[in-house]
Amino acid sequence: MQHRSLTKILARSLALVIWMLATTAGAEESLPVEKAIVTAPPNVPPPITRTTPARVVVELEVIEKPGMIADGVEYTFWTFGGTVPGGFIRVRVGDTVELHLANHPDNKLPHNIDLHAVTGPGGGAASTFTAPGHKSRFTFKALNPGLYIYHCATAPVGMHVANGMYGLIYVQSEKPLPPVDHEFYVVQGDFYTDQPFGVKGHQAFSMQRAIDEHPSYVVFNGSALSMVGDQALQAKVGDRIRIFVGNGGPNLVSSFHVIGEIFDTVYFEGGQKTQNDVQTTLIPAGGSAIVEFKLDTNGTYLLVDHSLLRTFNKGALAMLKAEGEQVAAIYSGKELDEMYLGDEAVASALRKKHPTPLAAKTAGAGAPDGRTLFANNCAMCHQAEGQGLEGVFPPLAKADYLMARATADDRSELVDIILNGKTGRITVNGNDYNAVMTPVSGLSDADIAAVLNFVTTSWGNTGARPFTTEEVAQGRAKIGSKAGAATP
Ligand code: HEC
Ligand SMILES: [Cu+2]
Repeated sequence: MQHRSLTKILARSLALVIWMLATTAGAEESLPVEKAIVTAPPNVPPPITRTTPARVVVELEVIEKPGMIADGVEYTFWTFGGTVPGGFIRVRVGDTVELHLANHPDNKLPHNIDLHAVTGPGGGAASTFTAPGHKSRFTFKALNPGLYIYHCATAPVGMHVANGMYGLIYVQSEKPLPPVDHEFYVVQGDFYTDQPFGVKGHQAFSMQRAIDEHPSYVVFNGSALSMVGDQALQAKVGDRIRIFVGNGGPNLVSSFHVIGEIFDTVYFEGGQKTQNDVQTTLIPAGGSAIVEFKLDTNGTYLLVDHSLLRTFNKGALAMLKAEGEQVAAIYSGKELDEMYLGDEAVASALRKKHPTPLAAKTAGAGAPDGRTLFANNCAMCHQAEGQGLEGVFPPLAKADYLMARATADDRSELVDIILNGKTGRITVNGNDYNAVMTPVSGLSDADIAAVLNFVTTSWGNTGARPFTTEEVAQGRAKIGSKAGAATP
């Protein structure tokens, strides 16, 4: 009896298992099919509202094409979809993803794709190896939620990645992230041209620089200009922001930071765990992070790699503009600018010992010293002898731009440049610049007059009449100083 019922139960369970297998296989085939929305940076496809799996068809096309890596600097990028990074792919955990890779017939090289969201050898690389003028396809199941890099894995892999062949695929978890006002797509990458940063014209790839891990450019979204000026990311005060950040590498690790913001939440390494109240998050090469923050007051916030020479000398800078009112309770702007004498007894004793440097800092000691002010406030960009840096910082030495304004009737524009900074395309001594000078804060009218007197009479500059504190004060009143405020 007992034996018979056991066999019966076994037989029944076996039937059940077979039935389950059959229906799951059937379910796989009968999944609803949908075409993925793939977006160019800095855009992100809309959240997926489905609550059940689908078969998602993703189409990517490899395009080798010239583009601008910095102002006046052309580079031949190898891309997924014509942009660096390549198109953003969004699927949902449990989805079956059918990936189609086309290699444009005008391309010169074979390419493929390795998606870190794939479970399976090579992440799809071998299955998608595609010659120019061919298409290939493979299918995978998105088993793990998270934000993943994809990249080309055709030899020499480092070179394909260094030329811009990477992007992000976001596998949305079953419980979607809370809604925000804006989602942005930003990927850092390091580039290796045979000439140094800023040298104009078409630049060739340098394998030696890449091997030495010595990039000439480190940029967000494929160009030093991708998200500055008119191209800046746009939002409003009060908006909640989510940035899907990736690092294509191939070599550098990014210390991702937004100047003027604190990340309320970071899904570090693109996974499910969060950390709160983060200033800078580390993004490995071939890795990612999701950062979220609220724009509490207006202004321009700078996305940077806090390895700052990359930001100010190699292009790793993007802007996020928050339109709206300044919220004074959160950030006041500059409230005070007055002389600080410190302990006058100590100061005067020290002045006797070291007359010049202290004299430059304390008004009590007479006129400020323009040379010291220049060294402390301008030389880090315009360089010690005012010679500038090709393509990045314009010269002040023998600079037609500076001297034309220094010899004009109304010279308030120079006061404006110092107090409010400068952006936009300018030509100095026949060379074009299109960079960002941040406002120089903390200078009094007397200091500004002194530094302008120094730069307009040094390094061979001649012909300007002296600047006075009164003239600077009038200039400041005329331009309406915003120095120190959140909006440059
Ligand atoms: C953070 C780097 C930085 C600092 C600090 C800086 N500048 Fe500039 N400056 C720039 C950049 C970049 C430009 C070009 C902006 C553009 O492309 O529109 C510029 C442009 C200028 C120009 C107009 C172009 C020219 O060459 O004549 C003047 C004048 C100038 N700066 C003066 C100064 C003075 C004086 C100081 C110090 C009080 C100073 N800058 C500090 C980066 C800087
Ligand atoms: Cu490739």
